[in-house]
Amino acid sequence: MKINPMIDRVSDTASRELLAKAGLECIDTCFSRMDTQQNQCKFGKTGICCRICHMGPCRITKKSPLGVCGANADTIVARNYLREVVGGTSAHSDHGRHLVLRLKKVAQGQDHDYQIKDERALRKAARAYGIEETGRSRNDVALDLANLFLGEYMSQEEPLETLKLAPLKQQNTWQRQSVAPLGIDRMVVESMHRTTMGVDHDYMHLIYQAFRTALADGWGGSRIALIVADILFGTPEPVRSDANLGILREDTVNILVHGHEPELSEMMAVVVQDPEIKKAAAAVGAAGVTLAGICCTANEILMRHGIPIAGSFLQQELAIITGAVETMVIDVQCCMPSLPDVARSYHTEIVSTSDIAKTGGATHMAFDHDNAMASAKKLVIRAIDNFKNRDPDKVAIPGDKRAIIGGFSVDAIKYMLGGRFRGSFRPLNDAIISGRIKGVVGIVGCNNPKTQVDAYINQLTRTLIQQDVLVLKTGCAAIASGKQGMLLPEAALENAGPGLKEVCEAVGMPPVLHMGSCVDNARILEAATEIVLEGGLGDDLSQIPAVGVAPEWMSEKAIAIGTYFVASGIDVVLGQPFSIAGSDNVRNFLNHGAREHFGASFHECEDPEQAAGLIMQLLDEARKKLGIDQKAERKLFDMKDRRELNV
Ligand code: NFS
Ligand code: SF4
Repeated sequence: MKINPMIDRVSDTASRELLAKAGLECIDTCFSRMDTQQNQCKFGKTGICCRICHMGPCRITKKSPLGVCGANADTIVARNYLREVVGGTSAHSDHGRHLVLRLKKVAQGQDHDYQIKDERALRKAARAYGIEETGRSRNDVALDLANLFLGEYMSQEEPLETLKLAPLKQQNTWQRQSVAPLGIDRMVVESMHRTTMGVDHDYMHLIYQAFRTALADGWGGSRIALIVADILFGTPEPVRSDANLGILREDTVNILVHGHEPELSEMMAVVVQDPEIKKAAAAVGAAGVTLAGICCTANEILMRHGIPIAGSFLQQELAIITGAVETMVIDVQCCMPSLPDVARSYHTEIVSTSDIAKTGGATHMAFDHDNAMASAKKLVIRAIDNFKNRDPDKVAIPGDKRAIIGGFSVDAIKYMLGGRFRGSFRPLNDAIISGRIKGVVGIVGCNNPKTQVDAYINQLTRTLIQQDVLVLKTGCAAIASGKQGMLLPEAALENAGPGLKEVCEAVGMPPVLHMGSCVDNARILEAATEIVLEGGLGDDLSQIPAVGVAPEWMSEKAIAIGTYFVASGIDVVLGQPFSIAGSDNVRNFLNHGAREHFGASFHECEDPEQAAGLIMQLLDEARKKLGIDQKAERKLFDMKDRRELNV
């Protein structure tokens, strides 16, 4: 679908205003570059371009069905798919690794700026992994846990310990299908080896390796990342804040933290509270410092500190175009290389901070993790110094911002459901069994300038809650809901169907739950596991009425996430297909065949209403198999018909 004019590519008013400003000021954005990239390569799009060796690049056509080496479309498509899964798995897992190494330093007493903030989370994790914790100091327990997690990266012969957090039957499925991953690093290296020229050519064998590698993400790197983040920075609890670019202020120094790893942003959140910083801001005539996030860093610090969300992935350039940002601090993942170019027209400084990520035109100030506080302070002071360079004539901060509530970790959900007496998923399971809630759907992932930003995500969210589906959100899809006001319980409840509304009102839970960043998709698996363990809805993840959706995805990370969902038995609907259409065999397996072996498959659906229909069908099928489809009708009779009988 082609969209025009330019501002219709975005849906919220803040983005529309800034895209118009970009036009007036002749600033290039991803939206205009999308146009100059017209007619994107159909070989790439369908996965049949191979540049794995230099006899190529080879492209598959009817006339030339084999590459120089003899590889056919199935091999090439499956190889490319596996490499994308590797990219996504690596991103989440390397992020997790950095956190584990930090936990280790903290446990060894070598770190004075970070602490174990959530001892309860530490001890709970230790017990889950069979580490003795009673009567032991928290540093000893943390050291054992950190070493165990490092083992998850290094293990050469043993499957991941983290797999044991899944329901038993699920673990058996992975064993039976030979997709239980060994160490994360080994999976990544092995996958790269297998996809190099002249190694693994059997497309099914490659797809299975993609599933196995993706499981090393969802039940490895990502899960570990969130467990350690909770231990170091605190397990999220419901917290109020605001979302969209209207959170920037004309009278304050504005700092945006953008990227993914929470270590630096956590410290920034602490530092901006420092009275010394407040004084420094006052000295340059500012009313203070506004700190806000972009992309998943935004989600991380929202979840734990209630720091406002400035915007999602496709608002990173627009944020600079407000002319009101002193510094944008970037680390890793989803930070566009265009940022310094956009910033050149304003006073904004782009500061890259990660040792592994530099961007041409950005100022590089490596974040010193061992002196985190001082390092974060330096960044903030630098931003304050830049305040004087702001050109008031170029400033236009949109008025649009919405109140939101985020912070729904699985523990927080449990607490809400179980009330003060006993945290438990029982009320949710009962609501699903009785049919008041039809099922649980995770709407996750990115935005993509190929389609109108947020449109699919928001329409689907509304339609699903109307039909009594509880919606779980992460990543930029969560930010989309925030910007639309749907992360506010009152607003969302107005749109919710009667059953969902009744349950949400009874337990005080919003119908759309913001569960965090993209690594927090592993929280959705954790929630699904809780549902299984609570009982009454089957004994593995494939049986519960649950679906994942990536409506506007763009990143390799989304491919890894989608794949570990399907490999975990949860159906996934994609707003645009993976680059696999060049192989009927690969596509058939992913969209159909996988169901037989894993209890779930992918579904491609470019229209949100159709997707909603499909999702309801999938939920109904699951309900039928569980034998709980009848109960829903009885319940409806109870509610309405009884009243009529009394007349
Ligand atoms: Ni997820 Fe988060 Fe957003 Fe997509 Fe990028 S920020 S890790 S990849 S674009 S949801
Ligand atoms: Fe071509 Fe085969 Fe080399 Fe790929 S591996 S570029 S298909 S010759």
